[in-house]
Amino acid sequence: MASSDNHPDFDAVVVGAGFAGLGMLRRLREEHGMSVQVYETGAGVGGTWYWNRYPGARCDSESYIYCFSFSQELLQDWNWSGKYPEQPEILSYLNHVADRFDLRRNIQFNTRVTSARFREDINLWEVQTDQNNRVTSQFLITGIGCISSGNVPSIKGLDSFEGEWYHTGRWPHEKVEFSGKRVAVIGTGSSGIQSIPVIARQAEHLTVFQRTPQYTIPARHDTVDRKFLEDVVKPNYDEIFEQARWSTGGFPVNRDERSALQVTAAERLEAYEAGWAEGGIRFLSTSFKDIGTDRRANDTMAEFIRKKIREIVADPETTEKLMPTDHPFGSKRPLIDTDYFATYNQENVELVDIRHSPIQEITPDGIRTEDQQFQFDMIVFATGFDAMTGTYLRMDIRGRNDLSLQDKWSEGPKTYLGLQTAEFPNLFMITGPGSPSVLSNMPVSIEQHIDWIAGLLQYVREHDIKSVEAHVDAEAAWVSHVNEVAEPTMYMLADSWYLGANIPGKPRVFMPYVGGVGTYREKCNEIADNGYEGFILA
Ligand code: NA7
Repeated sequence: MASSDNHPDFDAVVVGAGFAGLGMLRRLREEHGMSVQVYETGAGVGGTWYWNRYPGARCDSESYIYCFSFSQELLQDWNWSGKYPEQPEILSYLNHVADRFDLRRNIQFNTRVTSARFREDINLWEVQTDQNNRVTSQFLITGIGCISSGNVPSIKGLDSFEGEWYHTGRWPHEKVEFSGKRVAVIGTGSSGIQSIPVIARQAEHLTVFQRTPQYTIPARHDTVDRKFLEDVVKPNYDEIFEQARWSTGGFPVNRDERSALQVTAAERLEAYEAGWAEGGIRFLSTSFKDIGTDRRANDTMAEFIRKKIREIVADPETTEKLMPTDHPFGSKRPLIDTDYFATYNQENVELVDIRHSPIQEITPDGIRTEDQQFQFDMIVFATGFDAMTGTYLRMDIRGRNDLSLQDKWSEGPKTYLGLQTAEFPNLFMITGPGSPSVLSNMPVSIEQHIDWIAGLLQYVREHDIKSVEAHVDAEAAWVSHVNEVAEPTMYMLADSWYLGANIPGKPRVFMPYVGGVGTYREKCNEIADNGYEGFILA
């Protein structure tokens, strides 16, 4: 039942109970005394980490920095076991946070928000769920994740397939058995390259269907370095997070300020070999300053990786198929792996290049490409997500004058700072399109948005403001700025999900903000210090 006057049921409705939703709930309830209702589709907390249970699923950020920083006690008490956190461990962490801060009592699980409408007559959001909730709130805050709407490509015949099929982003909770089975994996993004080596160790036969060859760096995954954690990280957590907050990617690392083209070939090779040996995202975030902006500099790194692929993979034909030559390194989401290329040396693993021989249809017993019929017991779709906007547009969100977000964003997402979109008062997006989000270590970006939104809501209360809305001119200027900074980068030279290129018909717009986490934070702070410049506070 919705309130009939302008007394809302809740101060804020938060959508989603992943990192963003949990953090926002705690902040508003505990530090601002607000009433908050969270709705979550899953049966438990975790968001991305609730759904992505596929074999090998883990985060590419190192565990010690992939967490909340708001509580020193939490930072000190929690002990990660892996260098990179694996999905079950991240899920345990988020469950621990939910319990420790008693968050569950404000979360309604198994509930999808189907629509949200801004009621101009009462200045409130009216939120509707698939469980027949209809509630009002002053603020609507989305913590719905950037890569949460799975993309199962519409391939003719999928309905007729008689085996099992799964999408990595909606992996079953029950154990999936690969042994003795002929398995197909379609897609070689993060989810594919993480799951392929694990599935290959169990399946009777694995066939990988690759559309775009990838650059990937060894993760060098291991158990956590206890000494590093106890001696270096835990006593210095404040400084570590502070460095991450002002960095480019939300990691406490410094980039090499040299150009790849200004050092000698021997120095360059030495740097790349050291990065390869150390492994992980650091390879990208600490490498030469112009890898992301200068094609010639980028080529030096791309060629280094191609050479590594040639060294690792035994079969020349497979090596050729795996060669990434059609896009610069780092222009698609950088990948880190464990034994990905070496997996193709296994007898039971086969690679099919679907650029040259596209999938024609799925048949009751397998997959038919232009050249061949394959038989499978199982198909795994590691085909990614309708990223950054998909989950927003699946809800029917309506602002002033019944304007739908679908219409507002028909040419691509338009936001001010990735936090608000004009005509949708009091709607805030945590890591929305137009913010660094997916180009950064997510918890750092999520906490920055939580802090900023909470600060604004506090200001609103103190100044008896009823609504906050991005000014359309400020929004237009921000959208231009987001495009402008992306334009000279390598990101524009690949068909990536950052650009919406993986979804047929999706507008080709670069969605995240490449300006860097620190620069972005500075801009957000300046805007707040200037009385929330660019926002209409009514
Ligand atoms: P990604 O990174 O979007 O990867 C999806 C993969 O699936 C990629 O190799 C795609 O090829 C391929 N794909 C997508 N659609 C098709 C169709 N229709 N046919 C064949 N192949 C297809 O998703 P992930 O789940 O791996 O990772 C998502 C993010 O999660 C990741 O970036 C991290 O941030 C964590 P393409 O490259 O588009 O040619």
